[in-house]
Amino acid sequence: MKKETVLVTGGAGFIGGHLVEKLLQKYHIVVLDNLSTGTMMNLPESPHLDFVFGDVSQEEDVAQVFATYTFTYIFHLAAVASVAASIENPVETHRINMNGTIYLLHAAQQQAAHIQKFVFASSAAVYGSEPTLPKKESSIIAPITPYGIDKWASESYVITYSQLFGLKSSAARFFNVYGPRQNPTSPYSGVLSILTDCFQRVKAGDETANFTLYGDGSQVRDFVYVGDVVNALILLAESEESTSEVYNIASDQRHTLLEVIGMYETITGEKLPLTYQTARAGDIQKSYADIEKIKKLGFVVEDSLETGLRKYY
Ligand code: NAD
Ligand code: UD2
Repeated sequence: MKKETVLVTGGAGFIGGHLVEKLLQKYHIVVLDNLSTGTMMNLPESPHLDFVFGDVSQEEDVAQVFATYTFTYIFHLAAVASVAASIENPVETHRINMNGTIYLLHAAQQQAAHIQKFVFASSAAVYGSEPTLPKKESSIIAPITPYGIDKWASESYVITYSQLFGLKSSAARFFNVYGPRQNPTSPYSGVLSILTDCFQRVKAGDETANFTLYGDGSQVRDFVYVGDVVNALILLAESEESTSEVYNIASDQRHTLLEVIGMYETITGEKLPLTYQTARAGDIQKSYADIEKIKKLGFVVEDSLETGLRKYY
């Protein structure tokens, strides 16, 4: 029997690669990616995977993909995923993060009768630094960066296309995602990728390995393992009830950075050399989510921070 076809934009990225791996168990996958931050090494070899090198912010690249395939599900993850890059380059970020979303929605709408769900990767960045916690989907939206503004605008388009044009869609606000293949090379990489890299260097006897802790370590985050994010995205795609809705994707746990470091020291059996520096400008002191809404769809968090870190390490 012919498998149904699924589009994953940004499929060669950190989260996209994990999503593709899982979807391949059931579907034929088309990845649209320009390899700006992604790599072919994140993608498995499979006769059920077609890689299309292309740019979501080039309307003709998007149109070409939709002229070639008919999709059952679409996962839109391609984006400039770095907040720092969006501040350095707001115009280019907007072109990719906003225009890319509209071109995809516009093309997908022509296939709306066939598409079961268009799932958009949004971010906790839409909540900005407004202090009310935990963040619910109904919490105040107050993005403070070009990245957060474009995620919010994209989400609004995604839900509006669902309501106005019948393209069934959902948006997922990821909190701090971590796991294998997250790139630790930029100072703005996810803190757990930087920590993992540091612990591995300590283990290997590298005496220069040192972790810079910005602030006093009391900042709180909701770290969600990439496997749980993948499960949540597939649940949103396959659920009827999630149509036209926005969901937080997080772990139902919160930890200070010092707790995380302590937990990682226990797991690795290594002591981490630390240097304290003043908190980063604009750093949010506490960020964590209420995930009751997605739990009502049947979402279960499989990995605690401890089991997730063990797998990652
Ligand atoms: P990533 O940088 O590893 O993946 C992004 C992918 O998109 C890469 O493969 C990249 O090459 C591709 N891409 C970028 N611009 C493109 C373009 N113009 N056309 C086609 N492909 C393009 O980042 P990630 O961490 O895997 O993030 C995936 C999605 O999840 C992004 O939309 C990001 O904003 C969102 N998100 C991530 C986190 C996190 O903690 N990692 C948190 C919130 C939201
Ligand atoms: C996350 C997202 C960001 C944006 C933001 C919205 C990541 C990587 N970043 O930023 O894209 O959505 O949430 O609120 O997912 N830290 C150190 N040392 C380091 C690196 C980080 O102390 O070498 C601290 C950092 O100052 C912060 C915490 O660790 O207090 C977490 O940092 P992060 O960059 O992993 O994530 P965050 O929540 O700042």
